[in-house]
Amino acid sequence: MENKKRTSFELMELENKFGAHNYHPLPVVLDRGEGVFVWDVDGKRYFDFLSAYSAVNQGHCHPKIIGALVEQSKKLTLTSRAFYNSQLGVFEEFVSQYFGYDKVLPMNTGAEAVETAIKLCRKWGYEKKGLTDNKAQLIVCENNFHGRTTTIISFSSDHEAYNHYGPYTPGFIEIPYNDVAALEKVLNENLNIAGFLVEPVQGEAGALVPDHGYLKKCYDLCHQHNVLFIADEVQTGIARTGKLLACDYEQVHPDILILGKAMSGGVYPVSAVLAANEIMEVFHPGQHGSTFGGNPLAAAVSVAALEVIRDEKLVDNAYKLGEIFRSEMRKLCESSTIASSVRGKGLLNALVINNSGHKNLAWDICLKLIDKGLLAKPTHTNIIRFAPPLVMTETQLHECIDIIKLTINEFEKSETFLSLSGRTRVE
Ligand code: IF1
Repeated sequence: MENKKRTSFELMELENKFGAHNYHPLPVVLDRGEGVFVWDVDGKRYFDFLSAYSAVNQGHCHPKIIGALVEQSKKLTLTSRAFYNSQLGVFEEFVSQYFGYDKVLPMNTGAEAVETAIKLCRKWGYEKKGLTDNKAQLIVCENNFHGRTTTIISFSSDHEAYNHYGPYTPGFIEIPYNDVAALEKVLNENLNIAGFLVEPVQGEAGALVPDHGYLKKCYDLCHQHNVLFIADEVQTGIARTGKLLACDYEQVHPDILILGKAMSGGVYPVSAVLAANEIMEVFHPGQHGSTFGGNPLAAAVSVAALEVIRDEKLVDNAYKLGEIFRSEMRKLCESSTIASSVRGKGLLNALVINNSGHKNLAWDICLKLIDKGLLAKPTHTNIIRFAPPLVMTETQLHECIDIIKLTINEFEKSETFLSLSGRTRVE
């Protein structure tokens, strides 16, 4: 088909016909993004309340980040690590100092950074802690999401994520999230533990925030047992939760820090693993790497993206707007039979939907939100994630809160919904 303007339907058909069906996208075809907004191919504007799962914290196509991308892409994009390049050292110095670590190892995707952290932790276990070779164990949490490689899904508790992908990588012990006693028990009963890998807020599980003090207690327990505390801040990091890192809420400094997504403001795949010298030094030349990891284009883009976080004070904005959002959603939940509860930190939030009698209610609500110009996506059938770019203004946030409230209220009053779900009208 010649390159004429295709309709949404035609473009969805192309993806359906020629693309693997490993996603079930909401029926909207996005064509342009700027700040908190995206536009579909028909020119309809939406507030983006997913931010590409917290990769677009700085807003879509941020001019400073795009400027860095364009400038660097005219000079040098990829050299491999066979040589030094003029951007990587600058990136490594900025990132190490910005997050308070001695060293950083640049990768591309979040999963690659998680895999890197697992390898680093195991190697540290053997070479520094003296664990028996091939016996290292990492403790992970149920309902985790750390990526989709075969090793990472080996410790997933989500059937859809691991089913029929065996044989699985051994060496992982799953414990309940937000359960300090469970961690203590495993640490007391096993001598070959190298690390504890945890999301400070479980994103995919639906912005599950652990009890205050959980991270610090786990951190202290790990250090009592000479076990590395590894924080996966791919989704929670880089200002998303109202602190630069979600671990900052408890003054926990992870032994290994994993970053991704907003490292580049959604402009380029950039991820990283950060650690102190005495941990990172177990990696020697030729023992780990990646073709694109640390390329000059990624480095230039990431420095610009992190400077935006710093210079536009997006940590404070995320904190302030998050408080407003949850306060307003709590009011909605008090008067709604549909919206049950809201949870989250900063601008990583989720609304729990009472979908009794209407299994796909969260999905249907998201379809209605699309009609009203707001993009959000359900997770785990009855939870709607709300995570706008951190550059949102208070005025825009209130406009979006009104859209969410109006949409929920319309469901409360619609006859079809009430009869379908066997509910009575809430006056
Ligand atoms: C998909 C979920 C979110 C992550 C954490 C590592 C990674 C992710 C805490 C891996 C990635 C993405 C993956 C994306 C959807 C999205 C997601 F729904 F899958 F679980 F955000 F919650 N650690 N999360 O959240 O990073 O390799 O993707 O760069 O797979 O559909 P990645």
